Amino acid sequence: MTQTAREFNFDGLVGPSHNYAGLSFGNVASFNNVKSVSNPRQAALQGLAKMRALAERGFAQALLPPQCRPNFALLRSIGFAGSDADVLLQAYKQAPAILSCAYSASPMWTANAATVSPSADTADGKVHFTVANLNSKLHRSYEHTQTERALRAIFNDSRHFAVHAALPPTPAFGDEGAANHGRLCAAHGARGIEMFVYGRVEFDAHAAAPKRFPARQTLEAGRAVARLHGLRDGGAVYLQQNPDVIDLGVFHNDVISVANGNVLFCHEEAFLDEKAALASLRGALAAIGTELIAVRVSSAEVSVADAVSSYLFNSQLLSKADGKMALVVPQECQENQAVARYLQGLIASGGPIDELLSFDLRQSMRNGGGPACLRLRVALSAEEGAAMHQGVLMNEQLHGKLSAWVEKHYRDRLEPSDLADPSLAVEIGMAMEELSQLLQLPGLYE
Ligand code: SUG
Repeated sequence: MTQTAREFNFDGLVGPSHNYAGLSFGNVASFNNVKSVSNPRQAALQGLAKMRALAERGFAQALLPPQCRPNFALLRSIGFAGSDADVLLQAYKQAPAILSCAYSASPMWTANAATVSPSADTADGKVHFTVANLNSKLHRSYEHTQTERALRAIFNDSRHFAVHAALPPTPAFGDEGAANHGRLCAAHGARGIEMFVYGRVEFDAHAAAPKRFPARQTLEAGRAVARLHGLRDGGAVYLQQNPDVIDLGVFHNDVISVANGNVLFCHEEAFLDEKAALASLRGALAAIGTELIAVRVSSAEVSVADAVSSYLFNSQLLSKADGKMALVVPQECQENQAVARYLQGLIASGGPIDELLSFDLRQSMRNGGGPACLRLRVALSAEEGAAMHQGVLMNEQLHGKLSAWVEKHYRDRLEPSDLADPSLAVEIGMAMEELSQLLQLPGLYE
């Protein structure tokens, strides 16, 4: 890959069944907003507004489509039978939480769709994707089938792309995709160091682990992905997340750190052993001729609790043409005094980050999904960018078509009892059929 590669952000288009079901134990926002009324239309439009604004600014922006819901196969596999309407009603009466799982719009958080290694890092010079198995939560554990189909359809050129199926769906290989993965490099097209962050180790009974909330990502999963992608010796660094912050609601590493270029923006409590973590990143980067810039935030400046409630680190760090970086934050950061004060200082510091872009993503945020959760980063050379499916590239025209599609098909109110309404499932099916035509991806939902 050449130095001129660009980073494409593939945002998840929020699906029409977006709702608050409290399905993610360990994710504080999801738990706190259980059973509140959601607004799928607003959620999708908020996401589209972010995509449009970043595309307008000249950042390479694309999208991953939502998945079809509800998952009738899941409901039938656990004993609900009869017509679709019968299945929904029985599930609502007997197992409402499982019905919510079958209806979840969680694929919107595409940072969890896959782990991606750009061609500059891989032995065969292809861009590699490993679909995440997401096996720690029922509602996310079946996303991988449709995710794999969508990635194969979009990156459908074996000269440039290799898409790997999800790792075996067992706790030893708990894999949450790019949310626990970062890449440090001199430029998107240059060889980089890939950082695999894990919360626990399956085959080491003595390894540290959280006590209150689950650790979703294992070391074994990170190593498997690095092998599948053919990362070069020294090209991967494995770091353990601090179990204490997992217990405070940092269910993915992207809630406490974000990397871009040679910059790591992180909280001082992010890693189990911060000093050793930074030293290993520094060493690995030095070996490829690059210097690490760590922008560390101390607990005195921003507590972990404030980082979790504001999602300061669930920000997108984007390289600008002038060599500086913009930080894309949720508006909750401006509403938290300590965080807003910290950000003011950061922008004025003369460091690598000199601009803030703030977005209203409240609908997603209430389920624990900030700007960084909503996007999957894929660095592509010009040739690779031209080889991928072009129908998912965000521009003014696609934004207009998708907004009209959302206005036509999405409800502005969903509450738990609506999931029993058979007409919701029919509406979603029709919307998805139209979407696959709009994105020129026939067969996406077969
Ligand atoms: O997996 N929330 C998601 C949020 C994912 C955020 N992603 C990243 N940090 N990259 C999760 O916990 C909540 C669904 C509900 O409760 O209805 C949910 O799945």
